[in-house]
Amino acid sequence: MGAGPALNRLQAAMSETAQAVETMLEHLLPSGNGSQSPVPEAPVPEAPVPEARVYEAMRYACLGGGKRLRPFLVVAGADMYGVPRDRALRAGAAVELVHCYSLVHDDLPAMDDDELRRGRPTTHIRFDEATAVLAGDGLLTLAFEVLADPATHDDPAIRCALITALARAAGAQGMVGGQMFDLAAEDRALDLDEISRLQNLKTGQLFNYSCAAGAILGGASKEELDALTLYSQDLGLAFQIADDLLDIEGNEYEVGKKVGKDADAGKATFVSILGVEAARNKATQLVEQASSHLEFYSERADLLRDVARFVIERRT
Ligand code: GRG
Repeated sequence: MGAGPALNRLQAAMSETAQAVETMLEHLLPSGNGSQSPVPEAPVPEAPVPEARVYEAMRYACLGGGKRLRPFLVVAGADMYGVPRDRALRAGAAVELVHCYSLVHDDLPAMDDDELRRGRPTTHIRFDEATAVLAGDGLLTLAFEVLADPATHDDPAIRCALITALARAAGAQGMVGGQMFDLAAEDRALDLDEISRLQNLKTGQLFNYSCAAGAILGGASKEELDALTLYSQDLGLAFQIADDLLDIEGNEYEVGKKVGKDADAGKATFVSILGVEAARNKATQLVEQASSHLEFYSERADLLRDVARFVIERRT
């Protein structure tokens, strides 16, 4: 299929999944009056409960924005195994909850100190810092509650495998470690190997989970999971190079957040080290390499191949 029709097919699939993810998140997130009490038999309070403010902040941080790329990867992977859509959406919503928590915390004054995210005021600006910290905590823990629920899969071993995969990806040996690495490296210039490692931890590990989750739900073999991990590593790096390019070439309106931050901070990135042209070529090469890991799946993996191309062509 040519590039145009493939892009149309991908956009249609992404927009359909994004809507389904929105509906799932809407259902999973606690609502303003505390009606989704964790104790099912507890009476529903008439007036909003005092903690409703954190529910509101969690909903604000998650609903109505974002490309939903990570849940899309979960659903596309799950479709290769014929996994029921509802299960795939729960595993996808879980990673989106973790992603949204990371954005809320990353935007705090103690970290990146950003006021704009997804084209709107960041959560601590719209609410306050303490509420934003709590909202992030609430989103992170909800992700694991969602995976632990039998609605995600009736086999507890599969639920446990998903929980382990997401915990590893999000924790100190994954995204949290990558963020620490990033903060610790603020006063020195990293080389390419160090940047690759940092980005693999900070953003790549959630992509790893996203590419593996559908296959875990579908009972994939170790070899299949290994192939998806290789795909996700190349995809994650290509995504990051595209992000660095957008930081230089994008505009705040399209990207939905402040641009030019890396250059202002004198941060070494793929683009600052390689230059724009070589960085773009590297991203294209990574996309081809990513696709080459999917040969086993033949045309069943076409959407995953399309996503790899999309991540380097995106404008947001
Ligand atoms: C605070 C523990 C902790 C971790 C933060 C992921 C992260 C670590 C920070 C985000 C900073 C950032 C902008 C990184 C660049 C890559 C990235 C994750 C971009 C945002 O992801 P998209 O483009 O965003 O998928 P949407 O809004 O579409 O979901």
